[in-house]
Amino acid sequence: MIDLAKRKLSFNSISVHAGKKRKDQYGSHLPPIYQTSTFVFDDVEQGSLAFAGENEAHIYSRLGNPTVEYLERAICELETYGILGADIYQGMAFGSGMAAITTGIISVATGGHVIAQDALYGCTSQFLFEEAPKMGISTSFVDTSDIFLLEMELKKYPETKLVYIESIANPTMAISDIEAISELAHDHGALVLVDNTFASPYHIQPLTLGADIVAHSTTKYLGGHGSVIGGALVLKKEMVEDCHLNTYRKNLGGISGPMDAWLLVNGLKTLALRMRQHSENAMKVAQSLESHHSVKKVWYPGLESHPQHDLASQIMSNGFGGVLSFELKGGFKAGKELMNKVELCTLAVSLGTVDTLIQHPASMTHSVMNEELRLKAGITDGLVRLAVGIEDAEDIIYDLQQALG
Ligand code: LCS
Repeated sequence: MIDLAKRKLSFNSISVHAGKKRKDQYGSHLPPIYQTSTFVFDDVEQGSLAFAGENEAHIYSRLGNPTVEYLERAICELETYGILGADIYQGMAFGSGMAAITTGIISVATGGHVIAQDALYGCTSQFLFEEAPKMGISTSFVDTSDIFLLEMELKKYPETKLVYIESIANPTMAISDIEAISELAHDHGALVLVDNTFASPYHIQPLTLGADIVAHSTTKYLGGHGSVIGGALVLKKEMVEDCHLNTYRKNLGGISGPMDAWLLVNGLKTLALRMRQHSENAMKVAQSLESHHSVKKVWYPGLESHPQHDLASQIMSNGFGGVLSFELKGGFKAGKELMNKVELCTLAVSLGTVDTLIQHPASMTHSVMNEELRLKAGITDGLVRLAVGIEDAEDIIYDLQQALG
């Protein structure tokens, strides 16, 4: 028998077993789905103590639910893999990636300033640009792949509470130096939140690079099958307390439901297996597009032509992820024709599903962004985004080639 306590399991094995705590009372192999809104107290004393936080009894599923907690332990284990003493961290599950992100930003940055990456998922950018100012949060946007620009911005806004980046930017695929950014932000008294949706902890673990908070749209790679909308945060328990995150989540109400949490736990078991295939395929597809005569430019961190390829090689393990974007020489007109002609690839937003999805950021995922900011961040009208699935790479390439004519 292997003494598991002595053996450091691989990320692959951890992803299969993450979240397990103890045997369920009926010995169920998979976690039970506690599909209940409320929980029964033994007596008034137990209920009152539960509300006072003086025992571990469950109260009501907006406050906490055993299936959701299983998921929270699992995501926390994956994001803190390799950190000694990782039990100081906590995972928090939400009903969507946007619920996780907005709850995180509100709890950390209210009354202060946020410096955000210029290229971000459209709704995150829209929230920071349009809604957050009404809540007393101001935001400036910079290209965080240039550390000097960030330093200038931190000097300009000494009241900065949060630096907000995506580990791989949606959809420009820009990579920021999380370690250097964290050091700089901490020197200026700001926290760093990294949305790790595109990379997943299989490729990048921002907390090991000095970031304070990791956010996820678990809708994507963590769920893996496109069957759930969900989100998560992972951060130190101490920070959860200091920022009243449990209270914000309870009162803003964006927690995950138990059924969605259960689907996500099952998805996580194949995370490593799927990511390996997604990234192997994406590399092949990126190379084939780069050498195609109708393609103007491909953005994929695994290509030497990517502006931060060296940095990506340093901070990413096991490959470069499953998403890429490209522009055709014929611009939007040619891109539109391609997106209408693909047969194996599916025209749909989202990513991280087992099948390949293609979409047009300027008119779809990033259409809600301020237009000037969108164009400045490099999200041009001609950009096409491809979330490469786990089909055989040759079949995906064949489909793209036939659609390119
Ligand atoms: N963060 C990133 C990097 C995302 O790509 C998304 C969604 C979110 C957060 C929000 O997560 P949700 O609330 O949808 O779970 N991205 C999408 C995309 O690129 N296409 O459709 C949704």
